[in-house]
Amino acid sequence: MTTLRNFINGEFADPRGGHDFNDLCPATGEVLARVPDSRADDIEDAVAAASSAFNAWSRTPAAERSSILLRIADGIESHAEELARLESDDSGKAVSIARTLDIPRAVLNFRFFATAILHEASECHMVDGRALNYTLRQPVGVAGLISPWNLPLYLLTWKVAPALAAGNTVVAKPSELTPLTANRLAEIAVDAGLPPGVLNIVHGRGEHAGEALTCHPNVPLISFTGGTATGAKVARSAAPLFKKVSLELGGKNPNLVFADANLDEAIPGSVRAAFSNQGELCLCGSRIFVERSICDAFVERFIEATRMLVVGDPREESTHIGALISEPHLRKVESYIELAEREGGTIATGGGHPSGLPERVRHGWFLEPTVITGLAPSCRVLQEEIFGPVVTITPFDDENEAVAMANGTRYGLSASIWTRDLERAHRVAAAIDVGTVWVNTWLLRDLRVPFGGTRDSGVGREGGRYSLEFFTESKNICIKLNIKN
Ligand code: TXE
Repeated sequence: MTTLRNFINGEFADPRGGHDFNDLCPATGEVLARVPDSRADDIEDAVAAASSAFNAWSRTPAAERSSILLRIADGIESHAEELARLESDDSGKAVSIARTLDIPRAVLNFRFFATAILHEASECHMVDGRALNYTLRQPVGVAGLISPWNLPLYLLTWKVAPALAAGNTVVAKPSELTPLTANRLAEIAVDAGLPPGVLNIVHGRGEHAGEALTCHPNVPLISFTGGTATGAKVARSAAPLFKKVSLELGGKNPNLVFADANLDEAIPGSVRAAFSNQGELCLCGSRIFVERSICDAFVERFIEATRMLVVGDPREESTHIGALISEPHLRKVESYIELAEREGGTIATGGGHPSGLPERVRHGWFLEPTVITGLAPSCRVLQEEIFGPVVTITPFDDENEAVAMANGTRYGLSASIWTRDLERAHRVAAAIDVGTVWVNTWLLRDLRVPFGGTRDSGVGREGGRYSLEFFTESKNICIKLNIKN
């Protein structure tokens, strides 16, 4: 068993209060590590270190910052297999997902922003020969970054890389449920030559370490990914201090399948959207709406494909669906299956603890992929984020009804549309109130595009230049000219 320590000012340190808690393995229930239960005084130390490091780091030439960040990317890549195994043990996800999605994306996050800053240009506005305005983009200061457990290193680096690239220093608080890869990132950053204090990692619970970070007066910026209710708390702490805030929150994403769709793509695509990462992705397509004329056939084939998914030991290469993150989370997801039955739905497949699990993981927090039919769009099961391997399938009669159903929740993160009618694809994509629409695909990501949600799915956009804008303040500089011609 490992004992984790915080990473402050380039060194590993125990929390001042000496408290810690267990980090559990979702597949086995065993204790993987003791994790610092940090409090406000540890956050204070980290913010002090980040504040002292800011002056030098923000003045470090972009090319030099870029080289260090590229070395971090190389360091993650050269430890990819070890990190994938660590991530899988810590979060319950299948090692194949960690290996193909999480860790490569962490590498890419660093490479992308390390090179993006070499191509920065800023705006210039001339005033009829009388003045020249140019926009100077400057780092904000100490960035407070709070990340969740479903994509631990992927989402931590999605924030750390642009924050550091833009010249900020960082205090990051990873999820208390998945702290392991964050500490490896700290070690890799040291090896890459990142100066002390530029990246600080403080472990702990949201209500202690997390809240202390969001309330700290010397942290002018907060980037948060997590649940909607927590996002509201973060916004309440940050608002009186007028912090820059970006909130990436939950989703209840619609997946619309029209009768003219190519079902050979729409069915595997919808299954992937439903159950990838145990359905623990904010982008999962958990509300499936299918045009009535093909709905029965779709349900039959969807269930057949769902039953092919292997729920098993996350360490096994053949496993598609691993364990859910924690026992309380498993109970929460199961409670929605019970609710579905009370609301009059039919559990068309799944719904229980998988049988025949290998001995090593027999007591882990597993759930069969579950398909629910027969529920109206207004039911709680279709309104609230479940964040597990549970989807509903509901028929619709026409395009207007499909759009109304898609827009019929408080969430607005993403949507998928499956159709061969190009005009309809554009029309429906424009009518759905979300931050990202995929047409005939799901989770095809490009780091240059704006990413974020509307309504209960969050505020702000990150990705590409949107991240670099968020992690900088723009200042207008107006110079009087006397050009007469
Ligand atoms: O996440 P939390 P939880 C959704 C999903 C899930 C629900 C709750 O529906 O069931 O959220 O998950 C830190 N001040 N998503 O409770 O609490 C916390 O320590 C500052 C969607 O596990 O939102 C962790 O680092 N920080 C999602 C981070 O916030 C606080 C991913 C996220 O934890 C805090 C995860 C506070 N008061 C869950 N309280 C997505 N959008 O991908 C907690 N934290």
